[in-house]
Amino acid sequence: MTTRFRQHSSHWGAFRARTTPGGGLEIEPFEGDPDPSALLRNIPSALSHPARLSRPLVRKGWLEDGPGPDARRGSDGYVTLDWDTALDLGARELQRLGASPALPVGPPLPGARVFGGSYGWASAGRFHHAQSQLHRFLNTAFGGYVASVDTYSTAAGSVILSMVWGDAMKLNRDHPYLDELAEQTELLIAFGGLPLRNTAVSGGGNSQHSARQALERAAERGAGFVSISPIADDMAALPGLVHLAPRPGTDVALMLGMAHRLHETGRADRAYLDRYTTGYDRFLPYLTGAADGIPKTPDWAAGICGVPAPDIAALADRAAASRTLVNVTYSLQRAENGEQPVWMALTLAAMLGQGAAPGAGFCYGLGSIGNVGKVRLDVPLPTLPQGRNGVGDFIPCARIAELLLHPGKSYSYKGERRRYADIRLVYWAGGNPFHHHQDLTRLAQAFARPDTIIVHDSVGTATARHADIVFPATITAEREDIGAGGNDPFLVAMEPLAPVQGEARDDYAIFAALADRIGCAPAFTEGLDTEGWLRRLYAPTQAALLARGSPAPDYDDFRQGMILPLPLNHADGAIRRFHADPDAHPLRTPSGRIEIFSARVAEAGLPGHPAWLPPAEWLGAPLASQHPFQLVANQPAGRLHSQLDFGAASRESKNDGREVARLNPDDAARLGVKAGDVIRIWNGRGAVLAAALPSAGIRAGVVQLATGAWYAPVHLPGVGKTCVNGNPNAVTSDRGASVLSQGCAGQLALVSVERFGGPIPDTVPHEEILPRGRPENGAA
Ligand code: PGD
Repeated sequence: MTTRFRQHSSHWGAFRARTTPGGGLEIEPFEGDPDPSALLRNIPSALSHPARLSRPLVRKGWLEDGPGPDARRGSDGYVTLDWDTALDLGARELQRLGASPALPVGPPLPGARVFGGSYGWASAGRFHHAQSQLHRFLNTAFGGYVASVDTYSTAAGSVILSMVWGDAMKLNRDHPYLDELAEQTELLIAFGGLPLRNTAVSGGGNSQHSARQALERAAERGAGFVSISPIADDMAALPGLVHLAPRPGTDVALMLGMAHRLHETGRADRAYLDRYTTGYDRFLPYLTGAADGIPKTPDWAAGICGVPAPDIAALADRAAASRTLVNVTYSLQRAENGEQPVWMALTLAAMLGQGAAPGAGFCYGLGSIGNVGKVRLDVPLPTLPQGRNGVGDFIPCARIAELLLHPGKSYSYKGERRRYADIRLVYWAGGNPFHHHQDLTRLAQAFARPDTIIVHDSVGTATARHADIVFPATITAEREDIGAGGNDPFLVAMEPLAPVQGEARDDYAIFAALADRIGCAPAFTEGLDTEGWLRRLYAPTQAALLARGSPAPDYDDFRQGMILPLPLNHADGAIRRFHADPDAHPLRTPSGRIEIFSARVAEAGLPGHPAWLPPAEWLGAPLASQHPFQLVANQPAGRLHSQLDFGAASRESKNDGREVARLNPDDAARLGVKAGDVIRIWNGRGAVLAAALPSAGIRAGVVQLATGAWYAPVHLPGVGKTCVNGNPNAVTSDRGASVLSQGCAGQLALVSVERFGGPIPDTVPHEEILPRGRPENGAA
């Protein structure tokens, strides 16, 4: 292929690239990006890594014995088939399960037995977005599918905020927090810190990494920062930074201690609370202890969170005396009772009474994802129409194991009683549940239940290893697309950078071929090829640009490598309008105000106001006497989730291919562990090996192991099943955050830690996670 530089994009930044004579890829970040991400270095490895899949694979047991529940998934062998044979097999199975050319009229729709939630980040690009393609296909072939709602990133937080604040994602999208932080904030209280590693990525694209600059501009102005996290480097080392390290999962107690101090010293802003909130008077008896005999004083809080009471009181005093922004990251809510820290942070900010002032008030998710807090766009982005899902059934996304294990079981979500469907087909494209879900031993049991599991991926992940049919997908570098993400100010032409490896096909081509065999191709493709779709998707954005008088090139010009600036909408967003006139611009909550007491939350089975609800797995729990370490399974710095785990930046973050776990030097000394030793992290759910790194920035009693190492369970003599590569979800719990949100609670778990005594097992290379079979049907 050509050696000229071509434009492209990823979730972690826009870039241009050219092939090198050796078949590699030379990458240059987009010159307009003020702080390009090091994750760009992972991309070249994607082209020809041996973990890439090039031909369809079918599981032997499924091929020989036919569809049905099968505990061999995860350990069975695979046969390589040619495309036609594999597509014929796939289409026949889809037809057996009810796929048809003509949509059935009325229930029961065959799609009610198909799980197509297919959670996952997939890759940037508006047309080749794997999940959207899958949804469109299932809507066409099955009349719909059982979907999933919310995200692993934020479910507890989004659900509670949707009831007491409004649509958090929308509110965050239309408020310029980053500019305000840079220019106006005097004190940032960052619960969960503000980890720049997370701001490197944003779904769809992140061509402007601006969080670091915003923090530095604030620091230059003399702003103060308080990072509250058990991990010191969750915030950049800015001048004036104060770090408080609570026990993991106890931030609510710390916030309550601050709230008590504000109340006791008469600095809870009654005027703000009266005008903008409801229910403070029902929260107050809990805060003062009038309701339960326990005043939530700084002393009380210190006993739980481990931060000294004077520090808690001083922080409340400082917050009341400054223009203070209270930010809470998604990490705090990815935990049992994860609704509470988010709701309590909102309540604390309301008591400070500064929500109307730019640079002050409450923010959710700065430091969790790159595009939170940027100015919103003023034109629609290209979007693939997914059709209509006639099934209408869904699960909260982190209930996948429950769904498959317990058809018919009832559960609650947002106060509603629901039942799990009886799923016969699981179809996954663009996600890796054997990376992202918790308690992976249990997930493997769940994946034994359906008749058939089909997976598209470009690489042989642990999820593909649990599938019956694996269709190899192309990577973005091999296809043309349009890159764009919410709040990202550029539309990026994604030019193909390299020829397709092996026989991989675009997800669209795979679905089109299946649709053709089923007889629903006209409805699925609408007679368009990829280029036809790209032109169609581009047209509404171009029309909107034209209507505003902005540059609006034709698609033929755009696709030649343009990075097109998109107009921004600087008009007041919902938070500003609400503060200007709460009667004219109410929040989307039952009262139209910030709800410090919520009848709907109380009806759903939780306290009606924010409260300290001790989780089953925290350092003060009875279980801690058995498993005395708190595992923090957070986001990795060297990759996005499990993507390109074999890339250069990801590899450098490991030790001999094994993920690194950090722990406090005193704990390490007590355990006889030194840097580079292999440690075993385990509990009643499973075990994982990691390379130890003693680090003074980790609170005592905490072990930090990032997510994303490819799951590689191996039976070790005398120890049992252990992930030798370092995936923390071997030991996390998949209980829901609460009966309200049923969200992912995978960030925290109680574990034991010990130096691994036996012979050190090798890690499993990425290309061996999914064993490839020998070609059949004479296909070479
Ligand atoms: P990814 O690694 O991004 O993880 O979970 P998610 O499943 O999103 O998986 C994307 C997959 O899609 C990869 O296997 C990639 O190869 C594939 N893919 C990429 N592009 C394409 C394409 O074009 N076509 C096809 N067919 N496939 C493609 C992420 C999830 O993990 C998230 S969002 C969060 S925030 C959670 N975080 C935690 C956590 O904090 N702690 C724990 N313990 N667990 C977590 N899991 C969650």
